[in-house]
Amino acid sequence: MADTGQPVPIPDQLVEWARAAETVVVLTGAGMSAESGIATFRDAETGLWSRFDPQQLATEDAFRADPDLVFGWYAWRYDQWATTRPNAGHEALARWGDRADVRVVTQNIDDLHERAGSTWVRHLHGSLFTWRCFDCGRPYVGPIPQPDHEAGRVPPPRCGSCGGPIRPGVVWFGEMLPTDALDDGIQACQDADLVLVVGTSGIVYPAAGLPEIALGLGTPVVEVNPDSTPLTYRADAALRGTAATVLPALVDALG
Ligand code: BJW
Ligand code: ZN
Repeated sequence: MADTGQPVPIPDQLVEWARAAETVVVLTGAGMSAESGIATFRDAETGLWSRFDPQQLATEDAFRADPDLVFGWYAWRYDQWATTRPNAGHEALARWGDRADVRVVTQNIDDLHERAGSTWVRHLHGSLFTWRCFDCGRPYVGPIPQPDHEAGRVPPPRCGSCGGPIRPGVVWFGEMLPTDALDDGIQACQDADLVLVVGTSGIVYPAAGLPEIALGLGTPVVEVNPDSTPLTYRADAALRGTAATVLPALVDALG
């Protein structure tokens, strides 16, 4: 959704909740970074996975079957993302952190929340900025060789310890989420006075289950997304707009 320059109406009830909330939890997905130029996963026109089958790329089996293709894909994204910037939505959440305890629990593997200045950020699906050995798990800090195009194959660097192939520090389908991040995310949803769910299709578990914790406790849950999701009709409010338009308007409305 393009920024029309029009003010985004924020419901009075939401402003009231937001002003009163001491602990605000923001659950973010790929849509949070869309306006920084990072394609979402499932959006039909721009999603990375409209060009690739995710099951062929984001699993351990895929890496075993074709490590050069999977490594090349992540290396390309790594290089592309190094030059992206936080958008007005990331910046608004960081600003909100000056007046409330704002905890960001993200499925995103970029670092745009941190770069915008948010200080409490947990990554449920890992990070594209850490790499490790596929075989022995030892961290890798060397150069990341680049493909010459998006689907270019690149042989992964080898582990200095066991010779295994290097993989990105992200969570693939069928892998466990980092326990600390998931536990912190669950605790944050239990502690929250207000939960915002921004830019996620809400279909990948266990992340998609976090809003349920807040709903079960009667904590207000507000969705920010240009489209509807399985959460939309269960949320206390759903703001049909983008992260970079709705979040600054909401934070401005706090006064
Ligand atoms: C905007 C916008 C703008 C656009 N502003 N909004 C059946 C039931 C329950 C669970 C399972 C099941 N079958 C299998 C599972 C488990 C599986 C799962 O959930 N599968 C489902 C698909 C059914 N989960 C797992 O495997 C997880 N592990 C696990 O459960 O371990 C235990 C276990 C082990 C073994 C067996 C079974 C269980 C791990 C999940 C890991 C997900 N990893 C990925 C890849 C990360 C690396 C990478 O980036 O390549 O994480 S998949 C991908 O999806 C990525 C994302 O973080 C994740 C979520 O996507 P997200 O963020 O919601 O993006 P989109 O594109 O889907 O949506 C964008 C949204 O933004 C849309 O709504 C737009 O409208 C909106 N939008 N522009 C605001 N400007
Ligand atoms: Zn190794």
